[in-house]
Amino acid sequence: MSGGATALEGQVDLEAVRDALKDPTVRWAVTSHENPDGDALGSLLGAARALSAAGRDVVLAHPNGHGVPDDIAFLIDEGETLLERLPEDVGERTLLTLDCASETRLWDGGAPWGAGRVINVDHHHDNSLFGHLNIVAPTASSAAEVAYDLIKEAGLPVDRKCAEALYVGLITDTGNFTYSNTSPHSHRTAAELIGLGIDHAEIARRLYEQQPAGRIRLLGRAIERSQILMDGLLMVSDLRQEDFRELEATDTETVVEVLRSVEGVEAAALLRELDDGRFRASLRTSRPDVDVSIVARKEGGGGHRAAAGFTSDRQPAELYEWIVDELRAQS
Ligand SMILES: [Mn+2]
Repeated sequence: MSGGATALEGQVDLEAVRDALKDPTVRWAVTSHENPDGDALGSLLGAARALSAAGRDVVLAHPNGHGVPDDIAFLIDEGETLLERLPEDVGERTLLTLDCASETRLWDGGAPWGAGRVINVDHHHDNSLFGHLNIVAPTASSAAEVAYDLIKEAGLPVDRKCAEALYVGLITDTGNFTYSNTSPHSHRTAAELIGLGIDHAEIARRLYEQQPAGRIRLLGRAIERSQILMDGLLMVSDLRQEDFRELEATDTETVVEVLRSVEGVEAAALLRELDDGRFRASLRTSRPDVDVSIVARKEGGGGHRAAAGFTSDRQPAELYEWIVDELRAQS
C-alpha cells in the first residue's frame, strides 16, 4: 500500500469524472448500496453536500431511504430527504453511486436505471465496473476516502457537514483505524477532516456509545449459542426469528466482530434468520491470506477480503460445515 499517493493515481476515468464534478450544468442523483453502513451513508452525504455547497442541483436517493439504521441516521440533516426511488427526471441526471460493488446492491433493473450517465465511485476490489465512468480504488480504506480525494481534485467546497459525513465513512470502514486497510493517507484524510472543525469525539459517542439495549441482549444470546470450530480458529453463531421476538430486538450490529475478537479466533460467522426463513450470513476474518468475499460470492453474496456476507436457503448446521470446508480450502 503506497504511503503518500492518493488512490486516484492511474485511474483511467479520473479526468472525465473530475470534469463532470466541475461542470456546473451537470445535475446529479447521488446514491449508495442497500442496507447502508457508515461508509455508504457517509460517502453519499459527503459527496452530495460538496456538490450542493457548490450550487449544483442534487437529489439524494437510496433504496432504503426510509430505513437507515438508527446508529447512523443522526447524520441525515433535517431537510435532507433520501428518495427511495430515482427521480422521474433521472434521464437528465448523472447518477453517482458510492460504495457499491455491484449494481445488484441498488434498484432492480440494473445499471443505468434510466440515468443519463452513471459514475461508480468505490473501493471494493471486486467492483463489477457497472458505471459509464468508474473510479474504483481497492487500496483506499473507504468510499469516503475516495470521495474526499475526488472532491478535492474537482475543487468542490468541503464544509463541516460534508467533513462530518466523510469522517463517519472513514472511521467505520477502518474500524477506527485498526483494520489493515488503514493507510497513511487514511490518517491524513482524517487529519484534514478534523482540521475542518468537526466534533470527532461527539461523532464517536453517537456511533459507539449509544448502543440499544436490545442489541446487547442479542449479543448475549449469540455468545451463549456460539460454537468454536476448526480447533479454535472459527467462531460461529446464529440468531433466529424466535430470538428477535423474545428479546424484542433485531439489531445484530457488531455481534460478528465480537465473535472474531475472541482469543485464538481468526474467522467468525454470524447467521441471522430472515423473515422468510432464509439466513443472512456475515463473515469476518483477521487472516490476511484468507478472503471471505470468495466464500460469500460462491453463495451469491460479496464484500471485502476481511468482511463479507451472503444470503442462503440452507440451515445453520449445513452452512457451518460448508464454511469450514471453504476456509480449509483457502488455508
Ligand atoms: Mn465501504
